[in-house]
Amino acid sequence: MSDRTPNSHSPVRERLSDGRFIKFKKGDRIIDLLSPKAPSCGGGLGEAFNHKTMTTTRLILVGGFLGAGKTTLLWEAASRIMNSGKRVGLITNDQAPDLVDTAILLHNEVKVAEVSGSCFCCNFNGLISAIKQVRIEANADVIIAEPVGSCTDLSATIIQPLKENMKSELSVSPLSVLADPAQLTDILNGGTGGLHPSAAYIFRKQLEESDIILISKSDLIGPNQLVILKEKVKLNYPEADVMTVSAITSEGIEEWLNEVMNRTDAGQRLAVVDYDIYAEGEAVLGWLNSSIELSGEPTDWDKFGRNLLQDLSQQFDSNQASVGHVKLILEAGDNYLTGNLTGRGETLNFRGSAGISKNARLTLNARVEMSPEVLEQIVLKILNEKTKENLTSKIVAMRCLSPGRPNPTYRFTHIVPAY
Ligand SMILES: Nc1nc2c(ncn2[C@@H]2O[C@H](COP(=O)(O)OP(=O)(O)O)[C@@H](O)[C@H]2O)c(=O)[nH]1
Ligand SMILES: [Mg+2]
Repeated sequence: MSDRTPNSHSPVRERLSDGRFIKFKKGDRIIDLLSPKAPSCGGGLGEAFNHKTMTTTRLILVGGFLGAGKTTLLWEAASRIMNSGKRVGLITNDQAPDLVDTAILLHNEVKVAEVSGSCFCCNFNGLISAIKQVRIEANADVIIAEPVGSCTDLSATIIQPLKENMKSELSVSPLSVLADPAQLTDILNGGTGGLHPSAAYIFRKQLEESDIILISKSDLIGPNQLVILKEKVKLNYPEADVMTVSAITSEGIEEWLNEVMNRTDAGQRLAVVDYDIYAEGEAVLGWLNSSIELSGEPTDWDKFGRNLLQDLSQQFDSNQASVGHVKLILEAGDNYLTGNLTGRGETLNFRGSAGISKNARLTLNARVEMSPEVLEQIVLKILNEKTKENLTSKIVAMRCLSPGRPNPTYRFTHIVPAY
């Protein structure tokens, strides 16, 4: 097999709010949040970078399954690096636009580019374009990028091509893969972490290809349990470094940053990935991204957001539908509430406050194991229940899809030496 398999771009179904289905090709779009005039990648890898006068930028990729804590860590890491006097840019990624992660990160003083419409590996040029923009416009010393949580084979499809082609522009850090401790424990015990078996396969492949396995949310388990879990991970993945972090207590963040800011041994192994199972693991998830304007009587948006996510959670639990991640941001002026659901009802989590006012903007993302059509019906039904008394809701965008078969732009079969 050739090292560089051309990408034939598999189509993705997308349902719009008017009920129409449209098809688009993976990699069709890059949402440019930095500048509408920024140059596109166009000319392929050779032309992707021609800014030889710039110094090398460090690129830190933070992978891991949906809900593992990637976006939270992105911001924690970015703020620490910025406090040390360096400039940081962030890159988010999703199968569709209107990403809650981007909206959350944009509330902070940091440049964010969003690659949407496809995962990084299937839209490698989109990733390069985003890197290029952040590098130029934020003059970034460090870029931290978060791939789609259901994505794997990143060592072969992203890290190796970057190492081969971007030597003079990028210092690529070891591939860090975050794992939620409860899910990780269950998967190491032979379970599926509450996921479809093919989605659990993706979770395992992410661990297998990582350079650093980063057990997240260490505040959620006791110190003894954490030691046992760490040992178990080391036994199962002896070649990876195993570290722990908590965004709540800050435990482990500096130690992890010390590794990724100084090492360049990125992508030290390739996982053998069965793309049929990988594709099924992604396709079982219904994907919904929506953006909705709400207006009416003065409303307590925190109460509204909590009730909305609680009702959605109850509905998913009663349908016995496994939740990858459901998250929302409710923005009213400068105030905002974020809500997250990463499994059953007990994982509900809210931060911030959107206060009381007449208008708010809701961005809602859901990745749930059900068809996109059913997911859309559930979201619209509950939204209607919550707004019918005294609010008007205007759906600005509502995209529902199930991800198409992953079809990477590049898929290397050898390890490119570290530089
Ligand atoms: N207890 C705890 N929760 C966390 C931590 N990091 C993230 N979370 C929560 O985990 C959920 C998913 O986080 P997010 O960063 O959006 O995950 P992503 O899908 O991997 O980007 C959110 O509810 C976060 O507040 C942590 O260190 N400790
Ligand atoms: Mg995220």
